[in-house]
This record gives sequence, C-alpha cells and structure tokens, in this order.
Amino acid sequence: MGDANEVIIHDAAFCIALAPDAAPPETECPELALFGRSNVGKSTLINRALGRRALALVSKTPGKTRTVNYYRCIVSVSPRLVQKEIFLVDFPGFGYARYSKGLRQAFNRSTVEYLRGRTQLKGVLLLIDIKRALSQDEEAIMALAAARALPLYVVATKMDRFGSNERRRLLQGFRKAHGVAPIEAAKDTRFDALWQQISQNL
Ligand SMILES: Nc1nc2c(ncn2[C@@H]2O[C@H](COP(=O)(O)OP(=O)(O)O)[C@@H](O)[C@H]2O)c(=O)[nH]1
Ligand SMILES: [Mg+2]
Repeated sequence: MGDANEVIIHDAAFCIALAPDAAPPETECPELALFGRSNVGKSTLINRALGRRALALVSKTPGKTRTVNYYRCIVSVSPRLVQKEIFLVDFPGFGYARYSKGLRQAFNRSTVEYLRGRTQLKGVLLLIDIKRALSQDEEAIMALAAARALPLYVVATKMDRFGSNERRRLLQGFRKAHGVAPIEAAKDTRFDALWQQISQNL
C-alpha cells in the first residue's frame, strides 16, 4: 500500500460518446457525472483528475461537446479505495446559446432522467464559475442530487483568476448561500482532495 492519501490512476481511457438522448451503456460500473456550463473547465478537470494531457478535448470554442462522453478509469485512493473501476461521465455543457431549442430540450429531459434514475450514478460533480449566480440548470442539478441523497461535489474552477482575499470572500459567500463548500480548482490543481472525497462516498 502507498502512503495515506495517495491517489494512483492505474488506467484511463475514453470509452464512448453518446447522443444526449441515447440510452446509457449497460454496465454495473459506478459513475460520476460532470455538469457545468460550456467552457467552465470540465474537460480540463477530467484530464487533470486522470493525470492525462489530452484524454478529454479542451476547447477554445465554447459549446463543442454535445455528446455525453464516458471515460473509464481505474483508481486507487489509499487507504480506502483499491483499484476501483469508475466511469466519469461528461455531459454537454449547458447555458450556451448555440444549442438549438430541440437539442436543448432533449438534453434536459434525458439528463433529468439520468439524474433521477441511473442506479450506477454514485456522485455528481457540478463545476461552477463562482463569480456568477447559479443558473436554473445548476440549481436543478443540485436539487436532483439532493433528492436522491447523491454526493454532490461543487468545484469552483479557474480560481487562479482571483487574489487570496477575493477568493476567500467568494468561497464564503457561496457556502453561506448554498450550504456547500466548493472544492477549488486552478491551473495546477491535481484533484487529489476531490478523489479523497469521492473515495469516502463510493
Ligand atoms: N485560468 C484557468 N483556465 C482554465 C482552468 N480550467 C480550464 N481553463 C480554460 O478554460 C477553457 C475551457 O476549458 P474546457 O476544459 O474545455 O471547458 P469545458 O467546456 O467545460 O469542457 C480552456 O481554454 C481551458 O484552458 C483553470 O483552472 N484556470
Ligand atoms: Mg469539454
């Protein structure tokens, strides 16, 4: 066994891209779903959390991911989790005007269905820009996770934009308003703290 708190990604691979209204794959592997508006940093988080450079496509043009992307990984988090297979499920970024109305509705309906009923779903990662008020989509995702008592990990991305005072103020404000302490992510975050939390809830 490695050191306490050590995170090891033994394997990571892109698995499958599904249309937003397609049926999710028939596996029994636990899933962690990622949500957040376009450009918030979902692909970046996947790459960093899995210790890969370019597994997930990091885009300069917002709104590119319109499929539900499954990434499979095998992770150990000592001392709790030994070589566990997990899917990270990257949902299309919402809040982007280029979605046609039809696509947006299909995305919403199937997303709600997934959040309500997917038994393999073991946790929800909601990536936010802490500078902006939560959107209806973001509030809905938090409520759907709470309704099933699913672990919710709120990740505030791009925190390197702020100085330390501003950072503290924004985090405190969010905690007061929503009762959740966000996990901070910046350019160099390795997400070991996130894996620690996840490993406690699997
Ligand atoms: N400054 C900063 N930029 C970031 C961070 N995370 C992501 N980005 C940038 O934000 C843009 C969108 O990232 P991406 O991961 O593609 O977002 P997605 O649309 O949610 O998948 C890219 O240009 C990233 O390089 C961060 O922690 N800090
Ligand atoms: Mg992306």
